[in-house]
Amino acid sequence: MGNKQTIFTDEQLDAYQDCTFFTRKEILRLHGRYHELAPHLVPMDYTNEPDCKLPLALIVNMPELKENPFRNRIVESFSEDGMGNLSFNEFVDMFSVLSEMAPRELKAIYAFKIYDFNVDNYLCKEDLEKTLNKLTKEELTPEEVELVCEKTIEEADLDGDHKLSFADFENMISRAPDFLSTFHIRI
Ligand SMILES: [Ca+2]
Ligand SMILES: [Ca+2]
Repeated sequence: MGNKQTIFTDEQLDAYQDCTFFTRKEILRLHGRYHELAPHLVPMDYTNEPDCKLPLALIVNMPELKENPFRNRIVESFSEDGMGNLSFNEFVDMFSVLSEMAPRELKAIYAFKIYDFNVDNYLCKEDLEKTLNKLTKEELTPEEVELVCEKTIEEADLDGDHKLSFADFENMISRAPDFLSTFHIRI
């Protein structure tokens, strides 16, 4: 192993270690995973911080995300361009938040964002219905979904405006932790 190629500088690896829940070794492994998604696009040498992004379609096909009903929304919410293209840094951030090491509060922030389909910073009944349909793989009847969502809002809505703010949402997931279960992904 004499001629080991430099992928990151020590400073870069230190920075990743400080800003994520990953070790240096895991960062290198993540780079390998990112690289193998598009070997012709992703350089091995990242010491010059190449301007490289991979499209959503490649990322959501990774085995870790493929079965996740929220895969597109997860990738989109970590994509700065909003189109779902991810740079390596965004790719690392995403798996860091999804990792088992990430605190519940951090996952909750992203879960709220992902469940807020119409992006108005509240979860209304329609947002929750879409969420529940995805979580239950459409196994409930529309009437059942409506009932569960109404009840969920009724129980979690602390200020009585019939929609869930982030504070209400935190209240909700303390009662229904299943709403965070799709946000634990080991890579
Ligand atoms: Ca909303
Ligand atoms: Ca409310």
